[in-house]
Amino acid sequence: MRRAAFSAVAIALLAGCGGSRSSEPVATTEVSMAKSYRFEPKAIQINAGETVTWTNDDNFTHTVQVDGQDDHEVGRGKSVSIAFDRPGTYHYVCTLHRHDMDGTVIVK
Ligand SMILES: [Cu+2]
Repeated sequence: MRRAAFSAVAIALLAGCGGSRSSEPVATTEVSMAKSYRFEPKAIQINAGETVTWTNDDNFTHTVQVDGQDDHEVGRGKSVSIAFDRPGTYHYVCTLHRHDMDGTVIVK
């Protein structure tokens, strides 16, 4: 019985690792500040000239600050939209929780 239980745990860990796609960019212009303290999806891909909207679905105030740009505070239930005109890879953080909350916008 002990051996069987151990095997089940090992398989669950392997499945969790292989199934993780969180680093793959998702083609969308909508990012949720999901419960709790994360951007979902963490990495997105858009076309130059499109606008990304972040919506705060969490119970806490967050911010969106693209590297080198202004910080935008986003309260519960609020949203902020930022246009990306030039191709590139843009990293951003929530300046209130920068160790937990960051993401990437890839502009093609
Ligand atoms: Cu935050």
